[in-house]
Amino acid sequence: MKAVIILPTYNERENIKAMLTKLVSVTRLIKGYTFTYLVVDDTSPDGTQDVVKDFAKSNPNVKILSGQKEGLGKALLRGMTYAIDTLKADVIAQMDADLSHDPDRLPEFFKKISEGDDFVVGSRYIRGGSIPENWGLHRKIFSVVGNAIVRFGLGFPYVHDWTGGYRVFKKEYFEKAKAKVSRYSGYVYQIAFLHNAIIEGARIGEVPIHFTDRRFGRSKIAPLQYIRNVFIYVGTARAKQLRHGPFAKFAVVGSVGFIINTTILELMVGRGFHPAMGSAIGAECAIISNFFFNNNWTFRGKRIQGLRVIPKFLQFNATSIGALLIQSGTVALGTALFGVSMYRWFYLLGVGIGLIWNYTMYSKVIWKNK
Ligand SMILES: Nc1nc2c(ncn2[C@@H]2O[C@H](COP(=O)(O)OP(=O)(O)O)[C@@H](O)[C@H]2O)c(=O)[nH]1
Ligand SMILES: [Mg+2]
Repeated sequence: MKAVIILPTYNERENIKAMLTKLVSVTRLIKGYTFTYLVVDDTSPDGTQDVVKDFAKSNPNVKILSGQKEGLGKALLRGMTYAIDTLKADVIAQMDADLSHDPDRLPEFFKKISEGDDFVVGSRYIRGGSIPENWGLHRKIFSVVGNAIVRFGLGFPYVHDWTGGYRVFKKEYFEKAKAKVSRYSGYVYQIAFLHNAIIEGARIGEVPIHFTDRRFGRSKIAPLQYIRNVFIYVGTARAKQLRHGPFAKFAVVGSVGFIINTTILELMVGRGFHPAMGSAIGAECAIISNFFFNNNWTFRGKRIQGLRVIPKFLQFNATSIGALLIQSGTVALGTALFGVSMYRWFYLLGVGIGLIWNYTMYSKVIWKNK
């Protein structure tokens, strides 16, 4: 089998030789593969390529793929394409070239591939992994929070490290993802690529890694742009999932309930009933409609049948009262703190929190998975 190790570089003159030296020696321990080391350099002005060319004289398996500076994502895309199309890779490894990723961990990644994993991720956030102690507080926060947003935002919490660049994967997962991820740049590329592999059904493995801070040169990460792009990616991906999942049906059912509630209120008030009475009866009719349609449509796969409908319907009513309390509590608290004139904003906020409450209770408690 053929393995290609991709090393993206931009101004890594002081690191690349040590990195290549260690890689050449550690890959001897990995049986069953022939290795090529592909330095994907964006014409670094510091002369990175001269160091690599010098090294390649005694190591013909070291190659340079040179290009213009278009950021890390584009460099990886170019490197992976070349690794498959030209170097005929079966398996691709990807590592930072600044010695932050310890080459001694590489055999562990390949072991997981041989055990049947398709895509192995180096993880700083599992037992046995770490981020550098000497990172400043900001950098730590960016890293931890950024990752948590992706993990939970995309809804795949069992993969712990989304932004790291120490990975080994089978070539199919790049071929399947290429068209979809090629428009992303920077760190978002790494996120989109892993996300796509999961969607394609890849079996994911994780290897704990200690990420050591670079000793030479500077980090090229631009934190604000990074956080913004991560948010955009996660938000868009999530919106797509929601449009096709039960949340959209839940929203339709809720809107129908709202119309029923309002219509009954208006009809009863028109016939001389007290609005409190109209609103209570309207609300209960809406609750019945919501229960019926959620049970037979939104959560059809987990439909409640027979006598179990009775306790579940009572639970559903309790949940709705909970939402009512949340909504009026938010308005009460908000207006007490910021003045009565702000009531509309807190009403909207209360409705929003109430929706999240309802959806969570419905999907996790009332129609919970068997
Ligand atoms: N080819 C290429 N490599 C890059 C670019 N930006 C970063 N890299 C490389 O990607 C790896 C990780 O980048 P680094 O700046 O160390 O990011 P950090 O470790 O997250 O601070 C290093 O090997 C860099 O040389 C780029 O625009 N082009
Ligand atoms: Mg680095």
